[in-house]
Amino acid sequence: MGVFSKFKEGFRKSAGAIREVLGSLGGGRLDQASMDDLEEALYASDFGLQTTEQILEQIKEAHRLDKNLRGQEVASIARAQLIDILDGSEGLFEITAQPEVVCLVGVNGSGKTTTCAKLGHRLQQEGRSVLLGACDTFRAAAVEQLRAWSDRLDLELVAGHHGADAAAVAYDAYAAAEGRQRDVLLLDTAGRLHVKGNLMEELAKLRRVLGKRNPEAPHHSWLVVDGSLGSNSLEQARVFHEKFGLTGLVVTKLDGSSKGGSLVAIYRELKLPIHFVGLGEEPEDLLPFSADRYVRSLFVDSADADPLE
Ligand SMILES: Nc1nc2c(ncn2[C@@H]2O[C@H](COP(=O)(O)OP(=O)(O)OP(=O)(O)O)[C@@H](O)[C@H]2O)c(=O)[nH]1
Ligand SMILES: [Mg+2]
Repeated sequence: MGVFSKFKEGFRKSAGAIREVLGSLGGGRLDQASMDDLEEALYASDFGLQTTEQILEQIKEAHRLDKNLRGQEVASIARAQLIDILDGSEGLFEITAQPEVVCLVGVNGSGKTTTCAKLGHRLQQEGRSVLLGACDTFRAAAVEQLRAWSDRLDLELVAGHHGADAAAVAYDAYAAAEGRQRDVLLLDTAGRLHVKGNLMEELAKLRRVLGKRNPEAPHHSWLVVDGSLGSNSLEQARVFHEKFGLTGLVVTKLDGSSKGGSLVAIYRELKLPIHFVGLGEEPEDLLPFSADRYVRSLFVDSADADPLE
């Protein structure tokens, strides 16, 4: 499957309501009923209030000037607004240190461990040497979960025992990655509620301890956020950013959600680049974020045949 197809497939549900409204318009005109439906679909997609209003305002303005506005034109207006808002949102991942350290943080079940495995796999496929650090020593089965992925995908792993100090595991993993001259060190951490101060403090400690080996590490602190949670994910991002100083985002579970707009709300407010998106549970289901593909998947143009990729 081409990358664009994967996006479109992944967003089938997100885009469903919007597409239904625009699709039912077909070559017909935008009337008040379809406008109401579109408004509802946009709100339900969790783009956030400002973005939804911005898109609607533009559509209304265009409709005022042209009473024959068609579904495709409406889609094109929405696309243009989103592309504008998402300007600068595509996160680049450059590897300049050895090892380049990426620390994945987030609330319980957001997809950190899976993302760690998928990303390791992706980088390894690109010819990079990768080491995984299993810093979730909190949950008994966490290390085993990452170990299972590392066996399956042939990724090197450094793990501590259950109950060990997460910062100490990060320190050891760094030492191993440095000693073995690995390109990238990916640190999986325990899920934590952003409202729990002591757990957030554990992350600060992890950073301090890593900093003893390399003051620049971790080079990247990415929030792994479940994109299907709507406005709650914005609140998580705010708090993690404030407490931990994020450098970017990975937005997961965009395949099964009808609320795939929350990444727009997060980017709009925090301006954190989105590095990757999760569109399924398999190793290949992690793709670099492309604003263009994202927007085109949501507001499909009939000219959007899957380009040969
Ligand atoms: N559909 C879908 N499922 C995903 C995606 N990413 C992760 N999952 C699933 O979400 C569930 C939780 O994923 P984990 O990677 O264990 O999440 P975590 O953040 O490590 O969880 P904790 O360590 O408990 O905090 C698993 O069943 C994953 O397969 C995604 O992009 N799409
Ligand atoms: Mg985990």
